[in-house]
Parts: sequence; C-alpha cells; structure tokens
Amino acid sequence: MATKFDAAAYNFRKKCPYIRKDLLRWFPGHMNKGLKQMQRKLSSVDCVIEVHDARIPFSGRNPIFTNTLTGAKPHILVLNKRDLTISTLIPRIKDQLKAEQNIENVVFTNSKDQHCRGLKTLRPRLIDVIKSSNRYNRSEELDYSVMIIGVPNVGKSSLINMLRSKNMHIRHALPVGAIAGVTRSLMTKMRINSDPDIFMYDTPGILEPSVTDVEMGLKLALCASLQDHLVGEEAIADYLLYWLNKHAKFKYVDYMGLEEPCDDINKGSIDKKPL
Ligand SMILES: Nc1nc2c(ncn2[C@@H]2O[C@H](COP(=O)(O)OP(=O)(O)O)[C@@H](O)[C@H]2O)c(=O)[nH]1
Ligand SMILES: [Mg+2]
Repeated sequence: MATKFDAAAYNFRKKCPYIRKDLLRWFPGHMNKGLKQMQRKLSSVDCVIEVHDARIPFSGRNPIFTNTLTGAKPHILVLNKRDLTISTLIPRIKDQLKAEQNIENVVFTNSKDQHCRGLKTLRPRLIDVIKSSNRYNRSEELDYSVMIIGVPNVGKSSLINMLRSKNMHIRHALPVGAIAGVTRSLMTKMRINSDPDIFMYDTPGILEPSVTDVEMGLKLALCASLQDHLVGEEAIADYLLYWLNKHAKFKYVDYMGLEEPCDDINKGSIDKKPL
C-alpha cells in the first residue's frame, strides 16, 4: 500500500515553482460579453444556480458572480462532480461554507448519475427557495425561470441535460464537452420540468478577468476549467505532484508504478533526508 510512506522522511519542496505571477496570461476576452448578457437577463429570472466543481469547494468561484449576479436573486450553490470527491467530507464542507461565506443552500450532485440523491433534492429545493422569495416583477408569472452560472467545465450543461431527462424524459439536448469553453452560445433556454414549468438558461463559463491568486488558477486548471495549454501541462502536473506530497497523499506511487514518493515530474524518485 502506498500509505506506508511517511511524509516526514522526505525532503519535499516547500514551494511549487509554478506559483508565480507570470503564469496568469489566460483570461479569454469573450467572457466579458457573456457576463454583460447574463447581467441583463437577471431581471427575468427567479433564482440563480451557481455550479462549481466539488473538488475545489473553497476556491475558483468567480467573485464577479457573488458581487453582481447572485446577490440580487435567490442563490443555490451546486457542487457538481461529487463522484470525484471524498463524500465523508461533505458535511464539513457545508458547515464551512455556511460559517465563512454565509451560503445556506448547497447541493452536491453527480450530473452523470440519474439516481444521484442531490439531483433528486434539487427540484423541491429550487421550488421552495423561489416560493419563499420576493419575485418582484415576476410575481404574477406561473412558470419559474432559473439561470445556471459558473466557471467553465463544471458541468452546467450536463446538469440541465440530466434534470431534463430525469423530469421530462427528454434525452440530451445541450452540447457537453471535456474541454473548457464548449458552451459558447448565450442563454439557451431549456424546460426541465412541467407542473410547475421550470425553465433553465444555460450560460457559457465565466472566469474571473484577472486571476490574482495563482494557486487558485492552478486548481482551476487541474479541474479543467482552463484549457491545459493556457497554463502549460508541465505546470499543472508539477502543481499536482507538489499538492499531493504536501498533503501526504501517496496513492500515486502505486498508480504510477513508482517505488516511492517523488518530487519531480521528470524523475522517478527523490533522495531521502539523511538520517
Ligand atoms: N465525473 C463527472 N463528470 C462530469 C459531471 N458533470 C459533468 N461532467 C463532465 O464534465 C465535462 C464538462 O461538462 P459540461 O456540462 O460541458 O460543463 P459546462 O462547461 O459547465 O457546461 C464533461 O466532460 C462532462 O461529461 C459529474 O457530475 N461527474
Ligand atoms: Mg456548457
């Protein structure tokens, strides 16, 4: 078992060399346009669902969302790709989000599994949140309208497809992709439920215009919210290795067929500390 290794026995790097400012060259300009259109649409929705990657629940969310989109409307944070996380951490994550960021409505989902419990609870949660809110100009409308927002590649389109196929038995409709930036068209409106009618607006992923925190950017790249070549494959791989060693996560040793932990993506092993 790889867990037999003791982190204290190794001279792991204290810093990842790729955590440096000049790595921040990636913001694609078209995202500004998307954001403006989303802001304009805001008055015609009842709720904003912000989708994010459950593997990085505390980093990488776009602060522009918090400042301009989610403040104005009821907000549900969907942490998607829960199948790629350690589920025993979920209660702690929820507590921390509530305590530190005052986020009450958090749902963990796997948008690739139609039996996922989070997906089942999302519809009643959404209806509750909207019913208990002031709908202002929309108070007479019988249908509910929801905007799905988030950084690229967190599963926004997959979530809409899954809800649509679960609730209305209509198969995939929106294009989904493993590479960030698949949803370019703005504001595709999809019905995901009838009685009550619920419509969801899919949106393109929007990153923060200048990623000020490089480590956060590397985490986004690891979760594929940024295309690899914009950050550099080597930087992403090296940051992952640095992070795994820092947190004494050594399963990679067996997985990669190594004899022991290593601290250099170009090398097989590192020297042990002299005793
Ligand atoms: N493992 C896993 N992959 C997912 C999940 N949801 C979406 N994906 C994958 O993540 C990638 C991006 O999905 P997409 O819906 O296009 O993301 P969007 O850019 O936010 O609309 C695709 O390869 C999906 O198949 C999930 O819950 N779990
Ligand atoms: Mg999409």
